[in-house]
Amino acid sequence: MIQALIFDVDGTLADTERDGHRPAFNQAFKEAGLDWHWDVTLYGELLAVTGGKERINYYVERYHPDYKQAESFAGIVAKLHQDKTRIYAALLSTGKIPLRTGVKRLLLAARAAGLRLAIATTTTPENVTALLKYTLGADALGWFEVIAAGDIVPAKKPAPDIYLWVLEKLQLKPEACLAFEDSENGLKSSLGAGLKTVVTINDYTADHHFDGAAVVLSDLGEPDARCQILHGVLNGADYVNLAVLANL
Ligand code: XBP
Ligand code: MG
Repeated sequence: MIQALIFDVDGTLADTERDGHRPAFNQAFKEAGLDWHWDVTLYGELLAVTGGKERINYYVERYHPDYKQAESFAGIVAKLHQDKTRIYAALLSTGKIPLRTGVKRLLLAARAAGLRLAIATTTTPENVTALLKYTLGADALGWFEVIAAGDIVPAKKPAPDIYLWVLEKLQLKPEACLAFEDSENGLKSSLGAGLKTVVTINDYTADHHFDGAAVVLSDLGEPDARCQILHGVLNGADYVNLAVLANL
């Protein structure tokens, strides 16, 4: 019996990376007077590094190594990331980034059925708050019993720590839960915590390796918009519903 659903955020609840986080990083660089620019392709490469601060660090190491010598480098990264977080929340408030297909439907169905909900993400807590607020309304924050985000655990995905933290808070064994992910790093993390995982791919993750996933889909689908099954079976269903999840 499944008792809880645990969701990743970026790429899973919404396609936030290309038109959300990426332009927010770029705007923060611009405001700081830096001529750094992450185009769509470069950002795809940088996404291999989870965590915004870690991503900036990696970028500087790789593309502007001299910059790392600056005495206050850690402070510079922290400030850039704070600015990026503010810009990103403002961008979400415009309503420009919707939830992915089927996400709202599945969340509502899970709530109606009394399933417990949780979030396990690498992103900064403020980003989760803003996304839920501007897509589902402020009440939606209360839908999730546990919201585990950002630096709450020192080792980010692909380490399993964030999912283990959620399981501990829920006081549930992994067999009683299902995880939802969109990326290879995310899947490694959920599988590492022993969780059966549903993967919905996106443009940045379509070529990732998803060995071990229970099912790999284009999206969760809707009754009138069937999802594509890339790996696994949905028991004849055209979209992900609670009956499908119970049979995975
Ligand atoms: C995705 C991430 C995050 C975001 C940016 O997390 O790796 O770093 O790209 O957010 P997930 P921050 O898929 O686990 O939700 O800048 O706040 O890190
Ligand atoms: Mg993700």
